[in-house]
Amino acid sequence: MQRKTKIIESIDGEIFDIELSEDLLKKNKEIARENKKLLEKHNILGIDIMGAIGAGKTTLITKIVSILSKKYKIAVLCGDLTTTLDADIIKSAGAEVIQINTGKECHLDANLVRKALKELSLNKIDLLIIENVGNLICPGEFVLGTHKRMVVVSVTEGPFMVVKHPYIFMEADVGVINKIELKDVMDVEPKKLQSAMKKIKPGIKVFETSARKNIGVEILATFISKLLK
Ligand SMILES: Nc1nc2c(ncn2[C@@H]2O[C@H](COP(=O)(O)OP(=O)(O)OP(=O)(O)O)[C@@H](O)[C@H]2O)c(=O)[nH]1
Ligand SMILES: [Mg+2]
Repeated sequence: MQRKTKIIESIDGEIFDIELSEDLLKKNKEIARENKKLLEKHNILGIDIMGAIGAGKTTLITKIVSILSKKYKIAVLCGDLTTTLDADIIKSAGAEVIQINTGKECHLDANLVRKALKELSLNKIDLLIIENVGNLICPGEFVLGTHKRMVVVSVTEGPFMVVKHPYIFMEADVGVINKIELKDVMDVEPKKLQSAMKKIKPGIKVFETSARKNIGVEILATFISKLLK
């Protein structure tokens, strides 16, 4: 019989992480509220797209921009540590893109978004998509002032990435399971990932996509376009 795994748990305040300071999160929430007001003043829908490294956020955003830019004016803020690689790809699909380089930070925050919003002609935009820095931990805590928060994962991250990262799904309105064409090779069942998301966040809307094979992308884009009406 396998012996039970010993678990060491941290108690509040025991992990030294300046990012988790309550003051900082409170200030971030205040700025996020201002960002949301600003977006609403200009009738802009904001979506924060979070998700694991390499899950397909940029590829999905590029496809969504290609579909929706026929009808709507779209701006994208692209969070990345140091490069403009993702921004350059998304720009080619027809959106105005601003890169936010976070340096060593593993997430965007409301202040960085506020700075980026100053660079946009807000009265010319219908939809603001924000690609957050790729990871399933820090971005969840830092609201940006968007109306919806989406988490993208892919089957290549294995069967347990959802249950192992519950907090980010608690913050999400929408979940996307990408790279589904690889489900058999990966031996990962997307329906099980869906159930895990719904157990963590009842009411979450979940989509299965393959951004590469163009499966489910149109459905996701239609869902977003309905939010714009
Ligand atoms: N097989 C397959 N590959 C995909 C799919 N979607 C994206 N990819 C590939 O996965 C890799 C990472 O995709 P990105 O869109 O850059 O992922 P990301 O989440 O933006 O990555 P980071 O910004 O680095 O966190 C690229 O090589 C994509 O071509 C998919 O549906 N199927
Ligand atoms: Mg990316």
